[in-house]
Amino acid sequence: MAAPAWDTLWLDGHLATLAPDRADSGDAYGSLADGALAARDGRIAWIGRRADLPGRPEDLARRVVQLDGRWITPGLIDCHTHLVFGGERIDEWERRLNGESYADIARSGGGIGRTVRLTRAADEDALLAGAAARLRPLLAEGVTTVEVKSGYGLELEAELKMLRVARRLDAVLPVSVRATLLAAHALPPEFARDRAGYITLICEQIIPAAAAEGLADAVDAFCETIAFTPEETARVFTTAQAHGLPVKLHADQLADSGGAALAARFGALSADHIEYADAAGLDAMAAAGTVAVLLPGAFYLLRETRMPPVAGLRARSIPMALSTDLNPGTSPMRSLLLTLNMGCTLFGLTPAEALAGVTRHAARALGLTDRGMLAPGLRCDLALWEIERPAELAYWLGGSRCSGAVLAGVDRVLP
Ligand code: DI6
Ligand code: FE
Repeated sequence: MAAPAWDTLWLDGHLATLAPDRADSGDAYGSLADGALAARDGRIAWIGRRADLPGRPEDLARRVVQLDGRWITPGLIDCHTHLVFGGERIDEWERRLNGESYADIARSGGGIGRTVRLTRAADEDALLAGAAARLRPLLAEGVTTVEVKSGYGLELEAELKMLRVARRLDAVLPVSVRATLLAAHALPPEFARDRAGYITLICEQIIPAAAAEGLADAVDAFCETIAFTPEETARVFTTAQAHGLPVKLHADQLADSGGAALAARFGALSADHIEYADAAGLDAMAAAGTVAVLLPGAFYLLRETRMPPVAGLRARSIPMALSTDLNPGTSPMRSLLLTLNMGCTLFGLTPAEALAGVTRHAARALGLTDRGMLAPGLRCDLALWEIERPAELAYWLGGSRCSGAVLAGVDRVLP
């Protein structure tokens, strides 16, 4: 008797593959009812209907897992977070609700500048403990890949410290981490009168050091009226690409700065927020293959009214991703499932678009081609759900129906 070909076989459940080209599925989720999925060496080795298995389960796999009617989706991907930071800003949220403006709070030493001071002062282990605590609720909801940005250091050593913390997260928690350098997040106080000098510091010191240490997988910037200009952003992006790093952009969140078109000009993996992106920007994104990352948490907490141009994105077939934008100032969002609901309820996405936004399209927003769908050869990153249908993942406000996750073919146990 030949040894089993597969390590693990999951069966007697249903699969939402999120693979757009499955001819044998009748819906937008790429669903397979009564499906089966097998893994070998951390990759998906076989996927299809249980009835089409090429033999008896016990002969095919060393381990057989009964799903008992549960659903399997690709492991969820949160593609835009700022979850490494020192201190917190809960009091500022309360002060705003008591009538103070952002400007008042920033002038009194609050805002990003306060988080920068607290992050610079915190040691690496303290930052790691805080980040891990914020990451756990996301993992409990089936997240298997998370993107983590720097951007609260705004000086060489503190930015590298943040990226090292991001890199260490996958040693303390079972998750795949992508790290993004966001030194161009805000102007640090020591460069308040020398904007060009700070951009030079980013280009001549921070990006080269991060690239040399392999600490960043991409470079991001905040192109906004209250942050950096398109010209300053272009300097940062030119340097990033000279060091072989792809780029992403916080674009057109509060005003139309031409951020979407700028991101597309540099072939950015994604343009994020984009509530104010215009038609020319969307045309450029479509031509460049730049993913739109929609961030309903910041829209909601800031009580914004300008919606992202979902109809324009759909009309141009621009992939839409969804993410928590987890950060202490504008999106203290520790739930990707709630983000799914907000993407539907606030932005008008369909549940299928929302689920693609935290799987297939989120992977693309990170430049990852080895995950985000259930398909042979891709990483066997899975989330298991006690739900009746995939739309249920975006339906509930609160509570997780996740009954487990698999990371590279191995059942995940959260420490
Ligand atoms: N856009 C935002 O909304 C956050 N950063 C960004 O680029 C704000 C981050 C903070 O307030 O701490
Ligand atoms: Fe952000």
